[in-house]
Amino acid sequence: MSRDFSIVICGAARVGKSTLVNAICGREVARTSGSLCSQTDRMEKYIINKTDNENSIEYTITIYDTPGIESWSKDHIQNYFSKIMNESKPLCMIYCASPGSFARLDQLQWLVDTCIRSNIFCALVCTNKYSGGSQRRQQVLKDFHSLLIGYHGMTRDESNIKYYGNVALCTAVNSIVYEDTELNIRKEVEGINELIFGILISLKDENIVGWCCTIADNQSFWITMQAKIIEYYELAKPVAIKFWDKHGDEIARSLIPLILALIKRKL
Ligand SMILES: Nc1nc2c(ncn2[C@@H]2O[C@H](COP(=O)(O)OP(=O)(O)OP(=O)(O)O)[C@@H](O)[C@H]2O)c(=O)[nH]1
Ligand SMILES: [Mg+2]
Repeated sequence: MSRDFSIVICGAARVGKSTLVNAICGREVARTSGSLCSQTDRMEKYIINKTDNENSIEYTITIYDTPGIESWSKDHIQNYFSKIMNESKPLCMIYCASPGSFARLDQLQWLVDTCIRSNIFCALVCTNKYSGGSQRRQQVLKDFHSLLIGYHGMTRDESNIKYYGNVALCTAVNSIVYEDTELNIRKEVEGINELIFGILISLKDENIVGWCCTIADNQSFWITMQAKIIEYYELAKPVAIKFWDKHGDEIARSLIPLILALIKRKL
């Protein structure tokens, strides 16, 4: 048996979309570039395959990376999504804007409108958060908040993530180490594990499986967020720790069925 899932990543050129995809997946799936010209000049697809040997299921996750969305019109966005929808309904749309980037709010509104109408979860992310100064970062986050509040009240504000029901969230991240040698500034990776967790707990039903497969190789997530996962899914601690010790590197693959069983029990 096979199951297909997809994720869409949108945003202007050079804001850090590919870097974020790699940080979420915990390995290099997307090409990134330090050069000024855009690396992704046409739609890119990254494919992740996972096999559940126990149940003989082949999972395929397709990540669609959209180029130059800043010049798109409403028709562009709607055509683009209907094309993707014909292949598979995305479980999540991740929109990236960096503090220095030019925000097209009208366009973001169409995008969010289209997604929410189609029940696609929206994660609006201020990427490369240290690149443009804190004021610009705050402005991006303020814009995200004012847009999302129009769809759903804010239900939670935790670990620098604002949640809007099971419809959307927004946050800011630093996907790789940020260094400014002139100003003697160094910032570690920030907000990625929290973002992954935020999306995980916002998704419903089978989409959770798709997301778990996407992040399955991200050891840092599974190890760092161990306590939060245990707490959220109400796993019995000694059992969970034993489980972690036993499965080691295979934790994600082993944990996915466990999380799903617990979710079913909770419903
Ligand atoms: N320090 C730091 N650098 C980042 C971050 N995100 C992106 N960058 C850098 O910004 C540049 C562009 O990143 P990409 O991930 O290639 O951006 P993109 O949006 O995929 O770009 P295109 O595909 O060309 O549109 C690269 O040099 C990255 O290393 C971040 O969170 N922190
Ligand atoms: Mg790219």
